[in-house]
Amino acid sequence: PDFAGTWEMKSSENFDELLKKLGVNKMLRLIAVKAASKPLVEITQDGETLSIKTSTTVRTTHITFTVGQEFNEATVDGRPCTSFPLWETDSKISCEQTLPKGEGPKTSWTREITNDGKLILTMGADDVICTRLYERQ
Ligand code: RET
Ligand code: NA
Repeated sequence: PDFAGTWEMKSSENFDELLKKLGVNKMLRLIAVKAASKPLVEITQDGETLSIKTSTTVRTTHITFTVGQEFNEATVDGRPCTSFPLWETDSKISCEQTLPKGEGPKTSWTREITNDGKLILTMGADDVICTRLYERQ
């Protein structure tokens, strides 16, 4: 599938709950939720190698990975982790994250291109799943 493009977010569920599960305090959550309500996601792709830049006013992340290969990134609350992205289906990448000391909830993400060309991002911490829908700009 083609993940490439400049994406804007159309809906988001459970982002605050996700940060809460990760132990982010109320004041930082207020800032984070506000900033994360207007993210800009820029993806370039070369085969199974994806580069994803997620920009907000307070935090910007840039990851590059190849599906099937471990890489280093950070959890959504900013803790360094090792990530292992795999194809869950033809059009969906599922990524388990491992924290160096294994502390805290189990985190993961998925990124999927739907049949109608939208991008669904999920981020999980134990049983809490945040779901965010994006459309190409
Ligand atoms: C933290 C905690 C410390 C204070 C702030 C945060 C902000 C996080 C943000 C994350 C955005 C994520 C997005 C993900 C995918 O779409 C690190 C939680 C301010 C803004 C947009
Ligand atoms: Na997002």
